Amino acid sequence: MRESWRWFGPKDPVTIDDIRQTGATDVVSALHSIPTGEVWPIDAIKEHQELIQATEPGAASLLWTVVESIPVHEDIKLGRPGHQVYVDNWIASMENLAECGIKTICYNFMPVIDWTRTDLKFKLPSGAYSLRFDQQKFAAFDLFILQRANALHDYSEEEILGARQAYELMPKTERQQLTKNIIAGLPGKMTNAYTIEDFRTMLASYSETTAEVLRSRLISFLSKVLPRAEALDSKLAIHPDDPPRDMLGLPRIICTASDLELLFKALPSPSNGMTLCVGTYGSRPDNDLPELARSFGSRIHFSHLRGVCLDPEEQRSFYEASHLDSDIDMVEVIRELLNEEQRRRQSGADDTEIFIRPDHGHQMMDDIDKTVNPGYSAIGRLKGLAEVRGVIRALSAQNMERL
Ligand code: DNO
Repeated sequence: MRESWRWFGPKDPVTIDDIRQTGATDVVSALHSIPTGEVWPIDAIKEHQELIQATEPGAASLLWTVVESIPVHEDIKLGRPGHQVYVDNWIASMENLAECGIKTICYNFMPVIDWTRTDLKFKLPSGAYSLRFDQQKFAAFDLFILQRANALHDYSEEEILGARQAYELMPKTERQQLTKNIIAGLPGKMTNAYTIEDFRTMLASYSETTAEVLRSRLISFLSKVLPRAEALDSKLAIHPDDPPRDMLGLPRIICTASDLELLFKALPSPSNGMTLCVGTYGSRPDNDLPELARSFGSRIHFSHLRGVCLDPEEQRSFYEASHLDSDIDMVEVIRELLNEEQRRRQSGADDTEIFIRPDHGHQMMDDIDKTVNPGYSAIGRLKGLAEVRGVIRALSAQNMERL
């Protein structure tokens, strides 16, 4: 396994030298300043690569190996006339990255909103803070802040009542923060930041887009990208929709094993792969994570390791738990990923290692009073990485004994 760490660029409070101290060998990054839809020029890629890879003599080196993400322009997801230019530009960015030796590309196909949480400072019994998604608060936003057209049809009477109560109990600052989390997005998001009016307009532009239509657009996009990816030996790794279900009337199409089956059946290219985001898939009770890792093993080019605990009363609500202490059996997931690497070695494949990164971490200790990118503070992720590294080492040692 290749241990990687996400870096948001020179403004990230966690520096490249900090990352070096974690023991990770690889960096996951993107050119966040380039507007969605534009080509990432080779010079800009090289400049970013230099920031990551320049190493003082005697210091451990780091490699920029994974891109998270090249954003997919909304016009592609909407199938708007003229969207071909954005597909061509996406391909050109992939080609330029390959030219610089960067060949694993995470991306997503979520319309309008990327990953979404309602609480960014949910206090845990330990005193550390975690990210949380609260279905009732989300419904309160949808129904009473956004006042989305037709939203009432998406909720039962009981849910509307609960959402109203949640809305009424929310102080103004919390309503503002909730709105910001959803319409401006969270760090690393690959969608635009909107005003509330633009957000409503954008949602309305998807009113005719069913899941089938959106899926056909994803397939059409990939059928243009994949032949080129194969020729370059680049690997695409689609990130699931987080949380993995339809939201705000928008279809979401990468949520379950059957979504993945449809995708890989339609386009069996070996470059058509996935990011096994354990926390995202694990945010619905019908996804069995070790089973997903087993059945889609050969498609997994990248994995985000993180766990969630679902609310027993309302399974659409969850908080991000410690990496090894969540509802998900992380040890079994890692065992499956190691088994997949073993299969790749036995088949004589060139790329046998899967890139993993500690996905999110609790805001804890010195980080509590710092300005951090929510989910991406240093100490919590370092704890997560250390825990999963321990599991990887222990399972790998057991495997060696068996051989
Ligand atoms: C959040 C991340 C997402 C992810 C994109 C992938 O922490 O998992 O921002 O990077 O959705 O395209």
